[in-house]
Amino acid sequence: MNRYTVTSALPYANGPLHIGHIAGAYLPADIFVRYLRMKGADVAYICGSDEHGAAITLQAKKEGIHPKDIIDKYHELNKQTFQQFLISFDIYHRTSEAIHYETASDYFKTLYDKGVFEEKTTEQYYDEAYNQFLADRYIKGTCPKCNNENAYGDQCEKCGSTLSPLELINPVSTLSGKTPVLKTTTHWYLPLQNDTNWLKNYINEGTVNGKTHHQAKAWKKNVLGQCNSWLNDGLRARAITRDLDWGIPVPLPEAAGKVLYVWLDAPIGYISATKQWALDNGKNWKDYWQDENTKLYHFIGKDNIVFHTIIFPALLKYHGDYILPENVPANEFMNLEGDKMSTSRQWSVRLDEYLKKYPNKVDEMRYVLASNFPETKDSEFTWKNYQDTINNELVATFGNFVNRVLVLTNKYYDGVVPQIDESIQVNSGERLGDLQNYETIIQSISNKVNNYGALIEQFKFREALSQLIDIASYGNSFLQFNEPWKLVKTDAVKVESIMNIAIKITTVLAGICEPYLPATSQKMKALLNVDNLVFNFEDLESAIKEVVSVGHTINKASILFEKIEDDMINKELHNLKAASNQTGKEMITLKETIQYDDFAKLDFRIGTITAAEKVPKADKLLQLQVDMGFETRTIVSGIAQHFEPNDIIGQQVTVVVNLAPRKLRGVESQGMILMAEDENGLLVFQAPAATVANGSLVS
Ligand code: B3M
Ligand code: ZN
Repeated sequence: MNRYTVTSALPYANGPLHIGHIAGAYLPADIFVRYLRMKGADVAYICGSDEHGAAITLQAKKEGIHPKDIIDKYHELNKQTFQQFLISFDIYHRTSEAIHYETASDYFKTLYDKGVFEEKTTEQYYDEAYNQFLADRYIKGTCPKCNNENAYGDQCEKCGSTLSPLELINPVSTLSGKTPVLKTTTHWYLPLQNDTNWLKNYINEGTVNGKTHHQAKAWKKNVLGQCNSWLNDGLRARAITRDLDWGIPVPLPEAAGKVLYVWLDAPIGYISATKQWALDNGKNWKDYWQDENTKLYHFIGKDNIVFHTIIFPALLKYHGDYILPENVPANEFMNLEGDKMSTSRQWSVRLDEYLKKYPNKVDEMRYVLASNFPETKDSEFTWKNYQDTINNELVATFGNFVNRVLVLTNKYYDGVVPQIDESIQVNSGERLGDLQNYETIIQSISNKVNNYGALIEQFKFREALSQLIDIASYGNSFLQFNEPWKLVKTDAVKVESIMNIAIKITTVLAGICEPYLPATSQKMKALLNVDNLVFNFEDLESAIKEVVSVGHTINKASILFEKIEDDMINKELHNLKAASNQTGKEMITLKETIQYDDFAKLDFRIGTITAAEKVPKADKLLQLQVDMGFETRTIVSGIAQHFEPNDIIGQQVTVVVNLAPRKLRGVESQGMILMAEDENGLLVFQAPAATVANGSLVS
């Protein structure tokens, strides 16, 4: 059996996930993994929280809390979000676990004992106010390559160059904002300068020690481009320890106060997570990391390329017992409505918030993201495109086809799969008048399915998705061209064969859509009454024949996807803009848009409170008498905790006078008064700015 270890980048547990993260490193991997499992492969799909690094310590410092408060919160949130989005990790581990500390320390120790590292004492920037050395994000300055004034000590986000703090022009500490001083410190370095040659062969030719490791040029162009720009620049020794108090202690007696560099510990996190998973599931972790027949894949975003294609492979090779990545299919970035996605600027679609609002639209979002994966270049998410893609492809094509098949089968045959005459000629789904028999039709579906699988194996997820929707579209045309609803009156026997084929195409879809649309696949299997369908890619025909044999009964139709209305996307666009304009304020969700006619139904009038008393045994309610001019109304209002009855006599109020009466604690309330409430719970009467006659209309 083929064995695979597949990883998705371990997200820093310092913030929520947005759809850009998902489109980069998670959904593509999940599609790949689900596809592999469907082919019967033995897969370990590994992920977890990255809990170290300056991103986390700096944020904790800014918020005046401990890193632990941040990582515990976001570890749980992100784990749950992934689960709800049906990302099918075999384990979602964390780098704060003891097994990880042990694995990472041992790894360092093994390489240290082999004499791999260079130990160097050098001058480094130091913040005297904070008594701390400044590496990575602790130091900022002007990029020597592009003059960006906000480059970090490890990287310039503008031009993408990797930097060291000493290269920065006008360096300042991000802790104190002061200019740092130079001070000596000792660190351990990975001597990457010695690795350029073998890495060039490994990455470009796919050979290691003269033997083929993977197919030459199999890696994606965007990945090879970055790797080669690194390799051609010439690699330099890289420090893999830091002077910090947050991280895994360097396991050497002389290294007190030093920790492993986060980019040493995090990828080893893949290994420790696999160990934990193996322990929990009676597996041997070494099969997944040290057996040459196992294929290792890292799914990441483009900002993590160098760490997974150069630094981690070097660490694996220096150790000696490990396999090297077969491929690192990194994606570029996904933008949002014409701008870069960013959680801090609140220009993003947070996945946890999306799932809270639309718990039943998981597959819809998976579909839209997959159809826009930034596979070769940056891509863009817009809500309009979300709506159009779902309405045109999932609702009008996929859902429509499946629904028609289920409805017609129930209508004509009470849900029982009808006979097929394999020699009968019917219109194919390709063209009207293109007559084919059963075998030819199934052959062309089978070709499409094979093509779909091949595209997934090449990480061409967007194209594979088009191939999937093309099969649904074939099904739709197949029905359209053969018009069983007309033919049923003149040639009922032929219609049986047509519907039999249509049911088979539906079954194929139910099986193969699973990597992209797992919830839909499950729902379709239930509708087809084949819940246990295990789809076999290699033998399509026997798979579908077996599960939808003649005489098998399917269930009643039910809609797979609902149309996305303008309302939803307008609301999302409004929220996005509101949130990004007032960063720091809570996102508000407006109520659904109404038409003028809805509004015109409401009758608002001004009245004056003439009497008020507490409703017995109800601590929140006041019973009011309100003079409406034309009559006096009794109104029960939930304001008792905010106002003394005597204080509000004489207060003018706006009343909804045509609200159906309602009994509250035995008292009939004949209307509702309008109040404004702010976020602190302060209640204010909505009264006219100047006194007007009771009974005046508000509109
Ligand atoms: N936590 C960086 C990131 O989230 C880092 C990935 C680690 S993968 C081993 O972009
Ligand atoms: Zn730069």
